[in-house]
Amino acid sequence: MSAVHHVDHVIIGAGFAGLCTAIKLQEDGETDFVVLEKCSDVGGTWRDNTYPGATCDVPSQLYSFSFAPYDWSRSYSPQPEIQDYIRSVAERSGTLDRFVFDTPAEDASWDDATQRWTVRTQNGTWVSRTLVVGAGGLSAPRTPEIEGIETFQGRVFHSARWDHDADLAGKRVAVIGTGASAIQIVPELQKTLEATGGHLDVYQRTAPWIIPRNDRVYPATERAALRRVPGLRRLYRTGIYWAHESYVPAFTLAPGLAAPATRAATLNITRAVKDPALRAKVTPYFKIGCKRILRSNDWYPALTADNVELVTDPIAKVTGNAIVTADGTEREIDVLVVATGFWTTELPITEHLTGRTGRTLAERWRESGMAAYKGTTVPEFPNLFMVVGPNTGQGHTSMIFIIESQVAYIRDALRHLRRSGAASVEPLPEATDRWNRTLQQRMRRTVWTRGGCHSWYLDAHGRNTTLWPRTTADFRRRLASFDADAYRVVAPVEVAPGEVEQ
Ligand code: N01
Repeated sequence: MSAVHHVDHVIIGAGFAGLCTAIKLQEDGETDFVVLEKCSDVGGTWRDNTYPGATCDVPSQLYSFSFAPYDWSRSYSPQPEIQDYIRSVAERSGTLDRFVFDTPAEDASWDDATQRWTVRTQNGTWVSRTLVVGAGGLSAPRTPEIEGIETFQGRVFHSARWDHDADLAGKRVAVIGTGASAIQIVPELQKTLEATGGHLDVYQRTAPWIIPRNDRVYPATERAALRRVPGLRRLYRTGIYWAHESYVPAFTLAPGLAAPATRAATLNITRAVKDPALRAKVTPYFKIGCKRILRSNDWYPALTADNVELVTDPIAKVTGNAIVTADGTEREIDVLVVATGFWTTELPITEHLTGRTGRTLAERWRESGMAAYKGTTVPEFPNLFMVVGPNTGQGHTSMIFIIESQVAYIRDALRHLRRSGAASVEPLPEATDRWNRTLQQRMRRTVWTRGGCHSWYLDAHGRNTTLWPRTTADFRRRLASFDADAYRVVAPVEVAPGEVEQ
């Protein structure tokens, strides 16, 4: 029989969200916790996405915790540097001894009788007062449902699970997708294949809007100044933060404000693409901002290279060695890369979280749509806290600001539990409905719903359950303190000595 461990808090996931929670709980003296991580390292999505060209598309300065600044090498840092940053923060934090790696949480359920969560894994069971889920909103790769894809005989892999053993030299490679991942992968693949006589087909369903990326290496003098001049790094970061916040009205209030971005993106096309037929193919049909605005200087030049073909005819099927498009054309390939995104509105982990009524979170959300109170807590799920929960996502800035805001709210909830002697908190259905009604009303005016596109921001009913429709500063203000009056606060049950604690 596997061991049963009793702790105060279980945190699921060792990415930015789980790590931030662990560090901040420790700061509060809440040291009795465990972080369950399915893989063998910290980093979450930044550990998983190792595809060629993986780089942050939000400035590096915003890719660090406010409490752990970093000496970034350039304005948009590559994945290995971000992963090194996360690892270095984890090592310095003194929390790593409570991280349990290679231990996916298989299921977690709340027991009202004991007022505890029970989290089962193959390596043991953890029983805890609270459960913090930091499993990530972009962590479960979504593979396309294309006829015959399972019959393909060559290597096939998702962008977030890059197969570094695949030999690409001189090969015929296809990439399906033209989202944030693909636009970073394709220019790198194009160069590799060009150097080795290989060929690349890029399958585009929807052309994205892409603005130039003002990437630069920080000169040594600038890095030294950022390290040494008191307050300079903070000032720098604050400037970048507010510059990005200033984009929000163009998304949420008046899409007309995005005209300069549309001009920059259009110029990005006309400068690089001279062939009118290719220009027509890469020019988006929807309003800028409806899907994530991408940043690249080398996407369009890569598409114009001799060894690349941009295919816009819909894919009909995949055979053992080719992709066949609806017009009947068959293009033979050796390797297939699916850069087709993630499960975002139906999060797989919710199938494995069971609340006090016996329903899973997935069942609840299938009925009512993905919705939480303040993106963090859910009725029927006492002492469950989600980091990067529903409607907390960002298209314009770093998620780390949101993560820190949510963790501050969770800490305050735990303080409330300590001070009041209560055993559990769970948001009231009325407060949750009010929060989401207001949010969805606001959503109607946004470019995400009115911009004429279909994106991963929207669920099957066309509701945007992923993004926050205001500034991140506004989000932080709303989560600044735990609002117990919006919660069902439950006193401890009478338990015979030894029944819960061991
Ligand atoms: O995924 P996506 P992603 N047949 O969903 C296409 C973050 N990120 O991995 O647009 C053919 O954006 C799909 O087509 P369409 C960032 O938040 C951050 O690129 O739906 N095509 C689309 O082109 C980003 O938004 C960084 O018509 C199919 C593509 O696949 C999020 O991750 C870097 C298809 C999927 O694009 C996801 O980006 C990378 C099918 N059946 C990613 N199914 C940073 O730098 C899907 N597509 C921080």
